[in-house]
Amino acid sequence: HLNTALFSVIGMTCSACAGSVEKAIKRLPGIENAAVDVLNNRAQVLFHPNFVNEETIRETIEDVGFEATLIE
Ligand code: 9UX
Repeated sequence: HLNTALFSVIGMTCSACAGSVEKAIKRLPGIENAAVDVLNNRAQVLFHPNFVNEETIRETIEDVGFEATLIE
């Protein structure tokens, strides 16, 4: 099955920032889709919970250089 996770992502200042976050998330196993919204500081992720979890996704966003918090 699929889960959704919504993150607050702080520090993105341009659309290339959002693109790099999106690419990094999509490189993880078990990611079905990732949509990063630079204007609203949000990342919406659709994932297979047997392969990846919210904390791994959150840490991946932080590794790119932004502050990520799970909202829901
Ligand atoms: Mo350009 Mo967005 O360095 O950080 S990708 S502002």
